[in-house]
Amino acid sequence: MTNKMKMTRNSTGRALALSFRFGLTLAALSLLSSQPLRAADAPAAGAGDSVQLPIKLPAPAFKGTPKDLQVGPNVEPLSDKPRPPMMVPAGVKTVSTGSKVSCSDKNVAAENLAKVNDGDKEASDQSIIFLRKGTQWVQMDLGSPQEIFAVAIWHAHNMAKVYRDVIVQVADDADFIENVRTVFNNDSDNTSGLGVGTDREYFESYEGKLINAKGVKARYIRFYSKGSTESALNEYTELEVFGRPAK
Ligand SMILES: [Ca+2]
Ligand SMILES: [Ca+2]
Repeated sequence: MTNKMKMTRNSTGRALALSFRFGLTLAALSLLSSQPLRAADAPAAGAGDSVQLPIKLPAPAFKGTPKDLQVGPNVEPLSDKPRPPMMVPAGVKTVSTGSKVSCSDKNVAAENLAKVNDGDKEASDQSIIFLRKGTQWVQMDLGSPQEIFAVAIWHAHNMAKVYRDVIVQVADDADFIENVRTVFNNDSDNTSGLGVGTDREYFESYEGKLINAKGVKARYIRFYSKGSTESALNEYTELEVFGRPAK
C-alpha cells in the first residue's frame, strides 16, 4: 500500500462511524424512491438519425486476466475484441466535462475530484483518485436536465480487477430524493443497500464500462462503488456522460 493510501485511511477513520449511519439513512431513502429504468422509458429514436457514440479511449495498460483472480460467476469475461460501437441519436456528445462534482468522501480535495471529468482516462497513477473504503459515490451536476444516452466509467484500468457494487443512479435533485432512477446496478447481494442489482460485474479495461442510459432525463447523476478485487479503496479515473439538453 502506498503512503498516500495510508494517509487517506488514517485521516478518515474517525469520521467513518458517523458517516456510515448517515449513509444508511440516505440508502433507505433512496430505496424507497428508486425505480429501475425500464426499456419502455427509452424514446423511440428514428432509424435515420443514429450515429456511433463519439467516445475517445485511452491507451490499454494490460492484456489478459490473471488466472488466480477469484471473481465468481457473475463476471463478464474480458473480451479480446474491441467493443462494438453504440448507436445514439446524432448530436449526442459529452455533457459531463466541467460539470460540478461532489463525492461521499469529504477528505478528497476539490482539485483531485476534478480529475474525474478532466478528459484524462489514462491508467497512470497521477490520473487516478482514491475514495475511502466502503460504499462511496461520486456525483455530477450536469447544470440542467439532460437526455442521457450513455455513461462510461473508468475506475482504474492499471491492472485486471473487478469493482464491487457498481451502481449508477440519476435524480432530479442533488440529494437524490426526487425521481431517483437506477441506470445500472451489479450489487447482486445488495451489500450497498440500494436494491438487488441484476447487471453483471466486469473487468476494468481501457475501454471503460459503457452503459446504455436509454435517453433517461435527469440533471444529477451518481456513481457508486464498494472497492475492488484489488483493494477496499475506491478508485476513479474518469466518468463520462453522453447526452443532449432535455426538451
Ligand atoms: Ca480523469
Ligand atoms: Ca455486493
